[in-house]
Amino acid sequence: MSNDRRYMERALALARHGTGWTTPNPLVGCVLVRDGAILAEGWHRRLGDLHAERAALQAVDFRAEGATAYVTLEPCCHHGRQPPCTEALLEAGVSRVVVAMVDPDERVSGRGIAQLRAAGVEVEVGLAEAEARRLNAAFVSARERGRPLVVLKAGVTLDGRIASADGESKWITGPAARARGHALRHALDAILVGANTLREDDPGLDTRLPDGRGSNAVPVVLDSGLSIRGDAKVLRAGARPVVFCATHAPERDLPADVIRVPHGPDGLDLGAVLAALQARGIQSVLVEGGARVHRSFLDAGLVDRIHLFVAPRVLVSGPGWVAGAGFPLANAPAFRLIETRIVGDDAELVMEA
Ligand code: AOF
Ligand code: ZN
Repeated sequence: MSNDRRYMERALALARHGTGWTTPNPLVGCVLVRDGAILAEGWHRRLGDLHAERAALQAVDFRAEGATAYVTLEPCCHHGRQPPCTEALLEAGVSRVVVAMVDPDERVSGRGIAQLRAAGVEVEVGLAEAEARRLNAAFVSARERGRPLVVLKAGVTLDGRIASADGESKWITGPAARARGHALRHALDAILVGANTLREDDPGLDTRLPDGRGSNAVPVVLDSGLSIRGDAKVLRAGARPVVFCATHAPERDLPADVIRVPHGPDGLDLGAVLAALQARGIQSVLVEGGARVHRSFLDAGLVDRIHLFVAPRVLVSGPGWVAGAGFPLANAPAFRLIETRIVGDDAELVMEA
């Protein structure tokens, strides 16, 4: 592996420390290197805090003559919550900048790179670009496609079931997999379930990390008939929920933001649901069931990533994690496996569209 690559991977690892705390801003890491040694490191810790570049430069009193900066995202050149990073890099005397990806934010998008080059800095773009885009898939989705990233999560048996025939579903996967599930809730902006899941499991949909911290994802409920129980846990557990119902659903007074969207033959218009979430600044949605909701997102071609937690046990009967009529093999939705790991007694499979 080249040194450039190693330093960029280090910058990516640093960026990940900010997971869950920077939204709607990106995860960014920065490593400053001179004479073959790391001078300083930094990352964007939390929304509103120093950008990664300044976080690293701060450690060397903003002086880094002749250094190379490895940054996971193009340095910004605009005045936002923070001043432009391009200025800080130039004032510090950095002579080379290696950037993993161009910033899709329209206030930057290539102008940061152009500004550095115009000032005589050598800039390379695209090292570890795929990893960087994956790291900020939500930030990128919201800006490039104008809709939030959709991540589907399910805990299933070896034969793909989410509950036994008598409806028991609580303990399919073990505590380590459930902890990973909470880490996903922390990492993403919203968590979405259908009304059936709400009725059957009454989940709170709040985030509980082992250290008691964790940023709560906005709970989102798909409930065509607006039939949610007034005492549902989700209405009180964490952040104020958003409940989507059909245009003609009855009026209800709920401690939630009720949004009406068109209802087609296959349920609520998911494009309209995602558009409304995007309009609220939500860049990523974790879809946590049930099987009919999973099916709707699959049918609409709106599943970007899947985290499937597989428990090594067999139930034989009981509902699967996707409902509805079977697909012919030739038309079956297929995904690309990008990660597998053992989580406690279970396996986690991560797939991308
Ligand atoms: C970050 N952290 O480390 C970098 C960012 O207007 P602001 O100050 O909130 O900045 C947001 C934009 O700055 C963001 O959309 C991205 O384009 C750019 N880079 N942002 O929050 C960072 N490097
Ligand atoms: Zn910046």
